[in-house]
Amino acid sequence: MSDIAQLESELLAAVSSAKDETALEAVRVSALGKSGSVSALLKTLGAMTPDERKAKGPAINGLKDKVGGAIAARKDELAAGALDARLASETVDVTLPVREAPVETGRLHPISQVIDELTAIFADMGFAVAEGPDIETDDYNFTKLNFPEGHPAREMHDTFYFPQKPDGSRLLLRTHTSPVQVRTMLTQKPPIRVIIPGRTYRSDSDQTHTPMFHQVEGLVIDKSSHMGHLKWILEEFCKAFFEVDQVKMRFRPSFFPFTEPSMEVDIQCKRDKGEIRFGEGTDWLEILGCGMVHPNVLRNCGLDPEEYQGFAWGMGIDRIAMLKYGMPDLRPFFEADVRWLSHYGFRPLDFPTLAGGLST
Ligand code: 2NL
Repeated sequence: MSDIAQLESELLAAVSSAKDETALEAVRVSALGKSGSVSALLKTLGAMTPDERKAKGPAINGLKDKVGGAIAARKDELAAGALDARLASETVDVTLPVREAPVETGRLHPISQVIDELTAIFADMGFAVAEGPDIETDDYNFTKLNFPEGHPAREMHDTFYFPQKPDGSRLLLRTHTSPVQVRTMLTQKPPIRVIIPGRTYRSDSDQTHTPMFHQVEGLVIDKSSHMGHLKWILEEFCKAFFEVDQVKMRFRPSFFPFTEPSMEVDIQCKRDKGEIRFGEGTDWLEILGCGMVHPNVLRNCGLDPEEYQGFAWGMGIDRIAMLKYGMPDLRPFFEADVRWLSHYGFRPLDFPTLAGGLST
């Protein structure tokens, strides 16, 4: 076999065994590139006599054409193969069901739901929602609320304090939402009707306490609001929130530094095999604390107690959420487990309204 025939069979074998376009390009460069084997043969033509060129020229040019043609054909073959593989791997099964939209699968946390429900109920009674910072001063969290310096009630709050500043003061995580009421009284002229839902913090952690929990407080200040109004508001709230036509309530004397008189409120319920129902039965369950705003608090917040009076109340949101929706354990509230959330959570577009229903 001649050298040319030998080179041709080698190159054609290399072309047909090239597994991808990169390998094929390497073969092309080795044959037809600047210093390729076929290019080297082509260069020899220039140094030949016309007779020699006549004899060898057609064979060498034929080799170049044959190898070039084989490379082009192999290139088409590889491209078609690559396309087939891609089409096979990227198949879309158009018969599969479409994935549900986030608005169908996402869920609102029960606390968000209960805050929306509370807001709808109190907004209907003319209350606005007020908000304030989680980080507070000792003055707004305690002093203005008539907790005397060194009073045991301060210790009872298990406060999270920030490091002391050079001037001796220290910030804290609010232990109740009351500082927002202080801010409201300091900046707004009565009549005041606000509710404050929000996060609160106490250094306390066991089966029924978490270091962060949620509270809603309410405040009414004007010239003539009294305990009769307070009782009516709380009764209307309980009926609307627990979605019952009537509910008995029991007001027991209590103590808070910021109210005088102070009361704790129980609502009628029926405990049955671990279940709890409201508006019936002979059992009682404590749900909130309330009272007439203490004259010292009014004075501390720039209001003359000879001119203004009012009432306030506070309750735990986590607790009333557990009661209403039959959730036995507080801890999963703060574990961000999507399985719990998909069971106890609420559909985001079912926004609670008094007309359309709070929870259905
Ligand atoms: C409870 C009791 C209560 C208040 C909160 C309040 C706020 C101001 C003035 C007077 Cl600025 N009172 N808030 C009043 C009575 C009770 O909460 O047991 N909460 C879970």
